[in-house]
Amino acid sequence: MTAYIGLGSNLENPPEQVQKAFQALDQLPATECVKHSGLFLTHPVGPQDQPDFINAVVKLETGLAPEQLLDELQRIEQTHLRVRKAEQWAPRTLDLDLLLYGQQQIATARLRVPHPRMTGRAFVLYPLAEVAPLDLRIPGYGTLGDLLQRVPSDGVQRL
Ligand code: A4P
Ligand code: MG
Repeated sequence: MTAYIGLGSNLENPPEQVQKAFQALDQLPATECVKHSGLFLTHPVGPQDQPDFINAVVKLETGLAPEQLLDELQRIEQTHLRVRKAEQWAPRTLDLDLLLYGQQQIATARLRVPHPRMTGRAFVLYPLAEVAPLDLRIPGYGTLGDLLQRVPSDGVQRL
């Protein structure tokens, strides 16, 4: 199955976090990284009192089921890339979102696909457009090309 993963980091050397995540994704069982986007420097969406993000998207071919893939994404986030501070959990250095899994629509307690917040977010759509065709269907939302026309590229800079 073709799956698309969104990567985001804004702590602890974000470009390196994202490069390492590309490798970790390529090493998942029954999975191959077909293509990854370039790195994008993006202004934070939501709370503004935080550093800019590095965002990217990876296209995978995987034999893992959606929930297995989510388990693996969370394992990569937790065991490799979360930094533990003495007093508390530090903010996450890496966020891995399962954006799309083939043309499936999934709504379980722990997994919603397509990722519900991807459709209005330039920091997801512009990197996605580097690894997927504009006629890619986002089930329930139209094509990637349609969504891109509605979302300005402000605050998103290709490095
Ligand atoms: N979950 C459900 N569906 C999915 C899915 N498709 N992929 C559940 C991944 N996880 C999914 O995720 C919380 C729970 O969502 C998981 O336990 C999983 O079961 P999380 O990654 O622990 O929490 P989070 O990332 O803090 O929350 P969320 O809602 O993913 O955050 P957002 O909405 O993604 O916002 N600005 C820029 N420029 N770039 C960014 O990358 N990211 C955020 C995070 C805000 N602003 C940003 C960026
Ligand atoms: Mg997340």
